[in-house]
Amino acid sequence: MPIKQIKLHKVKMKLNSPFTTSFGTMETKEFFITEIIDDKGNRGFGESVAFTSPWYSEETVKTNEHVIEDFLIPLLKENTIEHPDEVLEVFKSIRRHNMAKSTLEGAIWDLYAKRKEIPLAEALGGTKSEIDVGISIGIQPTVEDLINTIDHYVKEGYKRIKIKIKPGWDVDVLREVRKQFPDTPIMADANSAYTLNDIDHLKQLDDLNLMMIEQPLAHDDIIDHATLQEAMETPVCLDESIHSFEDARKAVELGSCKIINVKIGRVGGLTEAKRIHDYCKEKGIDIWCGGMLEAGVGRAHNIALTTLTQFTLPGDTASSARYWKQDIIDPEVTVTDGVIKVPTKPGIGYEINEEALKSYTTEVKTFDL
Ligand code: OSB
Ligand code: MG
Repeated sequence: MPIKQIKLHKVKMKLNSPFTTSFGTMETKEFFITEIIDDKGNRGFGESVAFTSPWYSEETVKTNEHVIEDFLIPLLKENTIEHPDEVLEVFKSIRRHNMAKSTLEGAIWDLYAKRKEIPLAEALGGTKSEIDVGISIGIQPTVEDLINTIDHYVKEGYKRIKIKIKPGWDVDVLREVRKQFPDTPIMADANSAYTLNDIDHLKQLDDLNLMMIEQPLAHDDIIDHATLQEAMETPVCLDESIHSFEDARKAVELGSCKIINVKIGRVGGLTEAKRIHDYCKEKGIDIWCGGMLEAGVGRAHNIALTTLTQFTLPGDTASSARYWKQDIIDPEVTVTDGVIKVPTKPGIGYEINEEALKSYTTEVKTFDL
């Protein structure tokens, strides 16, 4: 693919409502939209997912910028790429920095699909024409607020509700939620807020018929999670712990989880996400596509990935309107009865809303290849 130019749009958007996890509250999202342009003027788009502070992973907006500019773009200058599956190999000399890599790799996948004039979903081998989605609800000021918020999204049709938990906002809260919503598919996400000392406490969740508990223990652990899964009925799902196909394989072999949350940025791009998908399909491990409060471009990539068959559980890619007053894509992502219709146009299948993107952009850097 003859890549001629790369543009890094630095963007800042305000969330409709603050999002609170066991680590703190986010009110805005800063990220990059990468635009990769070929010799014919085709444009592929990617979105970075790292946050401004390294609470979820070690990467940040600033480390993404540094690594993309100083290491990854130079590697794209030195190498030619025929197929997006080669990008990870080209980036191999750079350890980790998966979210930085994924930002460029995603744009190259979009460009590839546009050049072939096929939807990104098809380019990835996906077959679904619609995908089921759930919603992730941050920690609320009161249980009543939480119940009202859940009620709102259940009425909107979301297929499952994910509730953020932390010590002091967990078993009692979920028990109350289960009482109010006896039949709703519910899961909990701890973002690494517990240790094995909490094992008896966490085991109380087994009475609540949860779909899963996501990342209860340390962000870098797969050993203690195996101990917990052994002791607990509720399926353990890993998020933060899985950075690669190898991590997924080892976690599954150890019995550290029964489910995996696949985030494209966390695993270094769509090619690695596909490898994890294929492995989990072979092993019969259910997976779903996680979210990083993405704007439209990242959301479109998540939707395309979710069309692969082993994404058997609803993901976190909710509607644009759940996050943003005005998204940067046209049309925006909409959810009807808990379902997103997969776009059929080439590439990510949504147009960039240039005016909206511009209104959120604080800086644009251009690199000629
Ligand atoms: O742990 O999945 C997570 C949001 C930010 C950082 C981490 C997580 C989340 C979510 C929400 O749960 C995902 C989304 O709605 O995009
Ligand atoms: Mg999570």
